[in-house]
Amino acid sequence: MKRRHFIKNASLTGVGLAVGNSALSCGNSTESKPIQDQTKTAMVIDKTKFPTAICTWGFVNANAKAGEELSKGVKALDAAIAGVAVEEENIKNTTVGKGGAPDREGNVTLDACVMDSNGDCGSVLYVENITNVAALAKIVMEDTPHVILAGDGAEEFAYSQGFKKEKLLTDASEKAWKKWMESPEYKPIINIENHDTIGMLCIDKYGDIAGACTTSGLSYKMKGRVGDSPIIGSGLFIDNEIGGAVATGMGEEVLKTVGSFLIVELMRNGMSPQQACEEAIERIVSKNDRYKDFQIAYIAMNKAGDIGSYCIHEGFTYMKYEDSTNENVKVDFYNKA
Ligand code: SD4
Repeated sequence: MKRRHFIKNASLTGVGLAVGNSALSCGNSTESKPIQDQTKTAMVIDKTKFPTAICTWGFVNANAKAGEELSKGVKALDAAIAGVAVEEENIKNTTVGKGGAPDREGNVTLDACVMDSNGDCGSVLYVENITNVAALAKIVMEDTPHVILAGDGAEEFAYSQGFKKEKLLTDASEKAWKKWMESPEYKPIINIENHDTIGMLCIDKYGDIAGACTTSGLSYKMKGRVGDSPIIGSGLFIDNEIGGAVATGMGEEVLKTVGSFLIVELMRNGMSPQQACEEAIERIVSKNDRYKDFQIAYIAMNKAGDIGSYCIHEGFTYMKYEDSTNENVKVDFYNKA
């Protein structure tokens, strides 16, 4: 197993504010050290880098929307929700929102969560007939005593909040599902390039981090199946003292390792976002002989605005909006065999 993250220095550049002892660098040692032995130093933050928005895959418009909102002074969570809404409403995206692929029975069911910089979070699972489920998750967070609403209850709550009922199964998704039904293969395996969940992390001009993650989940999943995307800690996690992470890909494997929480904790203990993403992927592949069959990718950002990303297979990219520039970044991957 590669242990590059233990020998690479965390490079924290810039000027400005030191944030307690909550974030760290690995120092100059070139020896492997257990995480708990690493010496903590303060993170240096250059606020002139902010705001920044990043999101999974090549969602140019969604990330631009979030970046533009942030540039206007909108706070991180609202910018992230506005950004991911672009994909929820994009009927060509068959893994998010309206136009998402259905389950095996032909029902489109959506999952989403949001997490704010104050540590609050909201989540909706298995929601039908509502397009903007990330916005719905925010209302669950703010206007109910709960964190998660599922199924009919989430849908009814959405109507009570003024969301409109929409048919999520488009003609194109229905046609593709019917074709799949001709010779259905009941394997919970994600085709390596067939997924486009959007997870987004924003750091606003105040230096606060928040995020959102929204999906229709695995295409042709079993009825009732829920993946990692709406599960706080798996599909998304934010700690405003440290940073945030989001996942895309085979949700079952992200859930087993609580991937996004793991990444944030690894950053808390001294890793850079890149090192933490690599470690989280390595935790999965080292325990799983089937990793060649599925893709998982993480993106992460720390409080200083440093970004990292890693995935199992070649092909994953993320979007980064900074200084009014929206760029698509190619990501390094584990499976070089
Ligand atoms: C899930 N993680 O439901 C999601 C799928 C995904 O791009 O990311 N698709 O398991």
